[in-house]
Amino acid sequence: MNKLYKRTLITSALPYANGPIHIGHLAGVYVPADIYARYLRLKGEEVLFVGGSDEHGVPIALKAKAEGITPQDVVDKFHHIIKESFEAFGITFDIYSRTTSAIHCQTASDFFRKLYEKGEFIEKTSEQYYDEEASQFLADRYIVGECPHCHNTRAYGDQCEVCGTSLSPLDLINPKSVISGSVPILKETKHWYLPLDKHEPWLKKWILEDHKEWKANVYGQCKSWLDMGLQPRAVSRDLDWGVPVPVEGAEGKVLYVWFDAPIGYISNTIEYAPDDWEKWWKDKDSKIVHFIGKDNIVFHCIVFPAMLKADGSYVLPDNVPANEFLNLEGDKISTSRNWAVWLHEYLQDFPGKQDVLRYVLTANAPETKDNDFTWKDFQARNNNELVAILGNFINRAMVLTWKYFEGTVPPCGDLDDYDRQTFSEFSETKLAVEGYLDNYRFRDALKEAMNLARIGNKYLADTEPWKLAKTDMKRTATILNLSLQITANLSIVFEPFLPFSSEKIKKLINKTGLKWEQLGRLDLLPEGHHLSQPELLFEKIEDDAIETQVQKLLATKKSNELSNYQANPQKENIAFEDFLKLDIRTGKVLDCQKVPKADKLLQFSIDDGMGGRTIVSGIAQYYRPEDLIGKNVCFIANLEPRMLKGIASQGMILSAENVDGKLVVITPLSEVLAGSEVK
Ligand code: B3M
Ligand code: ZN
Repeated sequence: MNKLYKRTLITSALPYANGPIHIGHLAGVYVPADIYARYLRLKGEEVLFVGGSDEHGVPIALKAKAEGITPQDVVDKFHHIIKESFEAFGITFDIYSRTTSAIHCQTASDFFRKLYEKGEFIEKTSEQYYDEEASQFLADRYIVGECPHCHNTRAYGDQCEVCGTSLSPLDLINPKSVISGSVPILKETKHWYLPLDKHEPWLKKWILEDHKEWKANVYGQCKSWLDMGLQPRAVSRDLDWGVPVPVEGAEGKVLYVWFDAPIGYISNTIEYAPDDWEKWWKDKDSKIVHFIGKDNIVFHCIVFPAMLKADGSYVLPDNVPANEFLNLEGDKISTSRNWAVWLHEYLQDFPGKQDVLRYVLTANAPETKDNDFTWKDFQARNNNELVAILGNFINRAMVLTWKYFEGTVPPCGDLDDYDRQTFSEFSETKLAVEGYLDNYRFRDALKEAMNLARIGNKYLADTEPWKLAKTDMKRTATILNLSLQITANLSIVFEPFLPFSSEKIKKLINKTGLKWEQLGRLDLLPEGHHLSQPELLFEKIEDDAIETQVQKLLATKKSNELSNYQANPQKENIAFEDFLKLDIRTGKVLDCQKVPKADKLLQFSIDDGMGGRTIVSGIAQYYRPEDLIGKNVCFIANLEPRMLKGIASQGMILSAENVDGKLVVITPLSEVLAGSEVK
């Protein structure tokens, strides 16, 4: 709860080093984490902000194989690209390291070893596919074969991306190894599991009772996991890329990437502070906050805390302010479809405009729900807010001071009623911004900060010192003095959000060393203090710059459509009679629930106009059950019923498949009776 702590350890999700990073990463994780870190530092608190690249896992190994290079080559390349992007955007990590570092491998290995020795794991042997040519066990993604449901011949060992069904490698017809192309054999293998079921009781209390203040999206996801009941999770894999499992008889096995990655937070702390790292992790006066995206919630709120608890010497996180996702122009950001604004490209196209992106991504942050980034909104926020309000106010205050007082702060006379009214609002800003930042509400905090600039802008517009200067120099001096005090305040309040601009403002007013605690005061710049020459803080972004970006995305979309068509060419023609055999109908979703022990399946209860039926569909990754209840869907009514996880599925719900395999449910444009035929 709102406990008083001595210090704060801020972690941000370790991005996979298998590609560059994009605006979704920044908006979801790194900008909020950086705002928070800067804010606490500005308040003079003891803070450590750790980050790093996540360099293990199957996708990295697969990418290396596909490109004929080593996994180390892959992560070396992207670790540096990612690190540079973070630096360019002013993300102030105290340390940005990587999970292939020697310290990390040692720390993760020791962590496993301790749990192993304490008897915190269970061991299980199961049969898994083994590639005899390559002499290795095959991770699910290393096996392709025919889907038993839709007969797509390129289904993976964990999922068929055509019909969306979640699979186990043993379900595949004619399985083949991705590595050698050979037919794998079944062989026994042993793995270690973290028995989450054993941890369930304390996790329930710790989250559901003691952390009701967590963000609703985080709390809700945890609750639904806990309500479904936790299962033991394997923490090792048969793979040749990762931290070796440090026990005898574990040759060819590595720690599961989601076991080793969060330990990266600890190893980075050790690398940064080898002598007193423990105070950050083991002292109950340390507040640990994990900034992550919503797809990482279960690992940070359930699995990692269970690991820490199993060790017994660590404190647990105080909060996990996970964000939802940022979409781009109405579509999910996707690396494989190149549907993203890449940070290194943005920097080329908009040099020096890091703060504009930081501003837009915070103002429109996906804090409580998924949000959309559009280039039009980016332009509007730059032109109408940064340029027209913040930049304009500061520029007017500067230019007028130079015009009438040769660039020195003029004396402040008595305040009149209007001044007092203006500045009574002003002094409340500090508390308001703090209240929001303390509760991870960065959008609202930014709005408050901007409000300060709005107050300043209105003050100048209402008092019109450029007119007064002809008749009343004393009053003009007071107005400009106060305007410059507001400017100094803006340099403080914007520092966490727009660090580059805040720096520029400080140069303009020729003042360093302002502290957060001074926010709200009107005596920051003494009379007679010299200002620098005025310079514009922001510039308008013209239509053609925006049009270029929009065209770039359109080109991506076109090429995606083309490759979609090439990958799924139109099937052979069928006779009309064959079409008539299909009975497609509409139905209304009466209830929808996750299928226990199946990550990808949802169970629907459908009003089909014929007494109702149950359908199981593999779309759990794309929808929350509650979002589908009440929706009209289309389904194939006369498909032979199939058993899925012990449930008889009577038909198939129709979805369209995006290029990246994401499924979108098809729904009629307007209300129709349940059971209507689709023809
Ligand atoms: N690399 C997943 C991700 O980037 C993962 C996060 C690890 S945090 C310890 O979404
Ligand atoms: Zn299939």
